[in-house]
Amino acid sequence: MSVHPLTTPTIAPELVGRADRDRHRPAFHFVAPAGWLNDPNGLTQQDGWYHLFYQHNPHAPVHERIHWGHARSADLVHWEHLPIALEPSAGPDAEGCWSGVLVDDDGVPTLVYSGRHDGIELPCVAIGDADLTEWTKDAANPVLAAPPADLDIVAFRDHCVWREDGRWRQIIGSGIRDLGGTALLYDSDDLRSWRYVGPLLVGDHSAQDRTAADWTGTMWECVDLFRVGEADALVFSAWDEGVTHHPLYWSGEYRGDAFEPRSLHRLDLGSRFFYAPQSFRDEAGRRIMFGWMQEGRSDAATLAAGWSGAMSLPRVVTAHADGSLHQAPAPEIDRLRLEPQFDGDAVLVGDRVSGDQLDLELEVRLEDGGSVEVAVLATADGAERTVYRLRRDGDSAELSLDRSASSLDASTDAEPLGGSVPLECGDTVRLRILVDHSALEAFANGVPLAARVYPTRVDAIGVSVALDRARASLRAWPMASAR
Ligand code: DQQ
Repeated sequence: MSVHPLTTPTIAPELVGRADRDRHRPAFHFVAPAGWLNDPNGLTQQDGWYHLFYQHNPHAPVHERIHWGHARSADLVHWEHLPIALEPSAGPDAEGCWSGVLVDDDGVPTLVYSGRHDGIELPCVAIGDADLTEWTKDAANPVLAAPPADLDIVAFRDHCVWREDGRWRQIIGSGIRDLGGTALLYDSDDLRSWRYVGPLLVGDHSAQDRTAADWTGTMWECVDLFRVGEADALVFSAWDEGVTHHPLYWSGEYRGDAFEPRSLHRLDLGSRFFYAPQSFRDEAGRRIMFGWMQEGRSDAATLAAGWSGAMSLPRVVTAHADGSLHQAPAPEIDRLRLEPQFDGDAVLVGDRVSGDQLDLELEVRLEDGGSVEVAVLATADGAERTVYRLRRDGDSAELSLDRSASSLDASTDAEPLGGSVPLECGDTVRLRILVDHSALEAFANGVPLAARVYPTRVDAIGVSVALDRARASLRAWPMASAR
């Protein structure tokens, strides 16, 4: 082992000040002190403390020379920033410490991550001290010298590592040229010497139109395999030639050396606004997932703001009997609710609810063809407004997010987002909308939709509800800040 002392780069106070002054900065979603944030990494709970590592550039809000940022929390809501955990150093991660996981190697906290060097990524290992703050990179990095020689692959990175039958197993995200994305399976006795088993599952990038919301891409980033209830899920983020498309999952059955897929699902109707998720089992046995909420404003606006990227709220993931996943914000988030602004029939809401930190809970009953519209971050004259629409069509409903008037700034992303959600009891949708400045997350009967919006007017804080052949109750709370 060689020790690379990790100096903690101090984030320039000017950058932190700029980030803190930005009105679009979320107040109860996790954000880096300043600079760049992308994927959640190394998620774990140890001795009660939740640890969140993340892809981070402390020097600027751009994806360059990626470090691992680190924070911990006792309640999944309030986070304490800790020193940078990993930073690039001469050798196999000189160009970046890309995504990975933390495992407990018989009492030794161990990171398995992708080191980037000469434009390619290879698996690396680092071991940590008891409080997970000091990390020592393995002198033998990279622990795999190359991807499997018999495959023509497009990329090879990101790790999901678990213990099974007395040995370690991992899948690495990849893509087979002219075929599709894949998760390559390996096993090992010591996390350093890995034997290639084969592809766990291979996608077919020609099976759907490239513009389809469930196109599986040419490469799978951030593969994550887990069992929840009686179901297995293989989560991945569909990628193609540098473009981050969307997170998807296969429900099915993990059978040792292969994954038998049952059906393909969208993980979040907000597509790239919940990207590269990672999950872990907490000490209470819950499956908790975080994802990266990318920016939807111009590079110039992001540079001026001094920060980029928010972490989603922690989500508790459970499974329905058919293997499809149900997601909900961790109940700990409810502790941020202040005195309710409204609790009653949604048609009576008038102008009693407003704010840019809100939690709205609706229970909507829809006749066939009926719909509900919920506008948030709206000015009184309607010049800026972000509109959720829920419309029943027979046995299911469509949730959409209209961002066409979210911002008077024409350079912000205004693509429509949405997709299908199931009905409860034939006609009911429980819709929860969390508004946190530019970070929005909605959950409709367990199906999430994450998005980013950037209103320009300070009076863009209104909420309104319109119903057509529908009834709805509404509860609304302002949310406290967690930073
Ligand atoms: N981000 C990381 C990669 C991963 C991608 C680099 C997904 O390891 O494939 O920051 O956002």
